[in-house]
Amino acid sequence: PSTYLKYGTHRLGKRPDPLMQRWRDYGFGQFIHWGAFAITEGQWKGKNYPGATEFISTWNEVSKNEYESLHKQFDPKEFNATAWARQAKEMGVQYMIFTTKHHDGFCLWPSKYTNYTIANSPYKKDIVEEVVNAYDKEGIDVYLYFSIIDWNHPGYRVALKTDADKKSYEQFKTFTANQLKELLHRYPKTKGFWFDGTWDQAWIQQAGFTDSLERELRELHPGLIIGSRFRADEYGRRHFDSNGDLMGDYEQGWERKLPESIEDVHGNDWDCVMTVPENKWGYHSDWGGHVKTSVELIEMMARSVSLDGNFVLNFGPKPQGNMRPEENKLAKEIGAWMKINHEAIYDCDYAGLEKQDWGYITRNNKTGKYYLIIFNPPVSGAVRLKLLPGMGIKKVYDLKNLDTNYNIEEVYKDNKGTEYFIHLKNNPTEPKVIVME
Ligand code: H79
Repeated sequence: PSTYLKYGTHRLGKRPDPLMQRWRDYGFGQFIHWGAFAITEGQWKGKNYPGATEFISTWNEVSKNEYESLHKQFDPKEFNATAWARQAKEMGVQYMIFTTKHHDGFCLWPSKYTNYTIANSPYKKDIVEEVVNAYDKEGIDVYLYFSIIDWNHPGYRVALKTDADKKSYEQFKTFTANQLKELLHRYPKTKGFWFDGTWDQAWIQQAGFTDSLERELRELHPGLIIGSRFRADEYGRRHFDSNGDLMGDYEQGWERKLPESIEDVHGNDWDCVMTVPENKWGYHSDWGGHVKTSVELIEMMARSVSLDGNFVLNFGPKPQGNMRPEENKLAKEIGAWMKINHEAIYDCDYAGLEKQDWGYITRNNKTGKYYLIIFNPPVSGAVRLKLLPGMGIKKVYDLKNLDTNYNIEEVYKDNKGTEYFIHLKNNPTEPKVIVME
């Protein structure tokens, strides 16, 4: 039984319009974290900050004044938005999310509502505009990352303990609303916002304000796509309202983690945003810990798509604006795989079939073809495939080598379906895709 909520979800079920269908079909996206934090490279006065670079200003070694002067050195000589966009295209992404403002409050566009912006750096030019235009030119949709947390704004609060806090926070709310409207006005090509830093008590308590702000943003920019992180309902529930219904157009809860099975996503759209190292988004000269390989990342992408989600891989450009060598290498490797296998990712969804240990199954929602993406080839060489009653196999072939003729063996049949073995000829040494019609 559902209760009446004044500020609950605005819609039940998946958004059916073409813009949202386009989002659903991306499969693979790029995140870019750039800002004043990158200038530090994760180091402060010769000391290594072991955390995520974009949090370095919270380190007790770092003074607020010194941090908030860093942008006066921001003059990225190697920055070339066209080069980023071309690399992203080669890697095979269909959308990208760019940090317009992270928690530190530094704006990469010349916002008229604060002085803490790129306009007051030696670089001066509007970085958001350059990025939006360059990616748009490559046919890659752009989304704007925006942090509600803003450590620079005098009215920002984590919690509202006093009347003075409440008064200051009113100014912060107006400022935030102004900036969001400013972004939509300046970058009409953008397809949506990716909100972050919305977990403070102060923000959670603004259910009425955030509800009407969301409506206003959607009116200003028809088709705007917003995830589940933007606002809470009147009981402080985030992502899912007090009736358990998703708030926003897709679930934005999978940060550096992935669902295990289709049950975990409750029939909703979702994205997973992922770092290359363990947990560092902005450029850090010392990644430390485990650094993911292209095969691991391709596997995460395949898993995401097979469970109805989009996979978004983060890049953290260096202070001068170039990507680090590790990211260039990953972009090349993933791009080489995508060039051959993108058909198994774009326009693909959960296939409705049983999960198998050898990998993931996706299905193209336009052609109906199935893709078996193999990461763990069975020692027996027999890829098990269980089809539902009424399904049959017309054709099975290798995506890389269209004339492959696999030996298909029917193994078992009952009223729940038919089990087949597809016999591999050679054990693959890279993630391999078999197409099934
Ligand atoms: O921009 C990147 C990170 O800098 C940013 N999000 C990604 C995309 C980020 N900010 N904070 N965090 C990540 C970690 C925050 C974790 C917590 Fe919480 C916030 C722990 C408690 C409050 C949200 C609410 C997650 C768990 C509960």
